[in-house]
Amino acid sequence: MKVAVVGATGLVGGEMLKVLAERQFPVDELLLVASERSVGQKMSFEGKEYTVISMDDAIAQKPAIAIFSAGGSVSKEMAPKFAEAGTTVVDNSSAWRMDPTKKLVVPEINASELTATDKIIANPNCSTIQMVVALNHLHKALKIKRIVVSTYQSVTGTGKKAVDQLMNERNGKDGEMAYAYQIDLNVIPQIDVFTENGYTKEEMKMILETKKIMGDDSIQVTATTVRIPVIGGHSESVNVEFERDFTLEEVYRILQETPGVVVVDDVANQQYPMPLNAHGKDEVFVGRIRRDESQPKTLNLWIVADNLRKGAATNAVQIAEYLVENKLV
Ligand code: 2RA
Repeated sequence: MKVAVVGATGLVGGEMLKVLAERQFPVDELLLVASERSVGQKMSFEGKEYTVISMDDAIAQKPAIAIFSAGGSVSKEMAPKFAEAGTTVVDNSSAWRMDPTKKLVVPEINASELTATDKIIANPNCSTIQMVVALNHLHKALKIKRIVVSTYQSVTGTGKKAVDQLMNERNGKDGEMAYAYQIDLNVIPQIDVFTENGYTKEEMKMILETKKIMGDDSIQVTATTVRIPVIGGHSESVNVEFERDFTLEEVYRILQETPGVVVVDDVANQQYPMPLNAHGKDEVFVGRIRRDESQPKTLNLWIVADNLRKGAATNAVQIAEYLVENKLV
């Protein structure tokens, strides 16, 4: 299969290459694609050297699948051009997520909605993916009424420039700023830009994408998204109110049987999910599972995942795997 990775030189692009190799995705021919300023750059994949090519060159070569991580405006412009050439695009930007004509897919939840006519498929926002993977089976069993989520997000979600900012600050060096403020030894309660209602775009993504992926507009979500000086993954404190009451044993059983979820919850031995341990892993880790004692039918959870893996690259590659396995490309 001819596969293009668009945005190959970025943090998520690099992770996509790792995931494609690890999962032995059937790549016969690989096109590494990036913006004009990276064209000609050499990169290696599975011991072979590749030269980064332009979008137009890649479109002319008609790959079967293009996995995009090149930002919203590039995707808005270029994904339809790839699609017109017959390529199926799996897009990691926010460009198509809320477009009612496009599917927003987390394979464990709604890959079965995909058909061969879906030429642009949206990969959800990282902080949304890990939350819905953890909550999907609980929703089926207990029906979610309302979610209150606060996030603790890794700088890798912003990209290389933010990782450099954090490391420069830590090492006392000057450098370019990815954020308006110092991030080392700090916490920034803003991810992405503010919208008119006082929420950030990241918060609105969690609210709107959750309903679309779970296929249930009745789920109420409120979110506060926060950047912290961490690299290994995003963490989330999630408070969920259900329609139906539950026992904690039932919740553990459901979570243990939820695909893609690993329960790490042994407080007697101080075992709980942390970004340090989630780093480089594909699963969503759930712990600190306990009743909200202030209100009936309500649960507290702590959810951690590597935002570059399940939150981006792994989810996109899993979508591509589903397309191949089901002969939709
Ligand atoms: C972040 N949600 O962590 C973003 C990346 N997609 O900033």
